[in-house]
Amino acid sequence: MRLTKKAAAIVAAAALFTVVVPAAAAEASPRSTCYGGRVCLYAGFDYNRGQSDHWRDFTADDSDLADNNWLNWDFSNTWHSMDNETSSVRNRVGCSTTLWQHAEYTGAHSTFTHNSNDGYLVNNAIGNNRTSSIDIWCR
Ligand SMILES: [Ca+2]
Ligand SMILES: [Ca+2]
Ligand SMILES: [Ca+2]
Repeated sequence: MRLTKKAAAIVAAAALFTVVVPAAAAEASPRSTCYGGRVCLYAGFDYNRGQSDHWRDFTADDSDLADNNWLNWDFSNTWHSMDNETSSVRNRVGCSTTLWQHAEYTGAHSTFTHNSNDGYLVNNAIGNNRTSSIDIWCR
């Protein structure tokens, strides 16, 4: 009988724990994790931490982001153009990636090596909210 009570207490504690964990995780962007083989762009600084989660990942070059929309955290379409809105980047694609100011890989640009992160593009040559094309060197 006492054992059952103790077991019930453990179950209750575990249930409490599972409630707490998703709540804490919700504060960080679910997409702040960028999976291997991709370059992830984010509309906010620090990979959208504490901001609306507009993001998108790429596995190959894209010469013009004007026809790409941001995704929401649940992968649904925001119907909001990515052009001139990138503020942070994670590179997991396996090679260097260059972000360009204009379509067709022209203008100011910054290159990010594999496994690098930059949560604040204001202080890079590409700058904040200027990216219009993405060149992934290995694809
Ligand atoms: Ca495009
Ligand atoms: Ca930076
Ligand atoms: Ca631009």
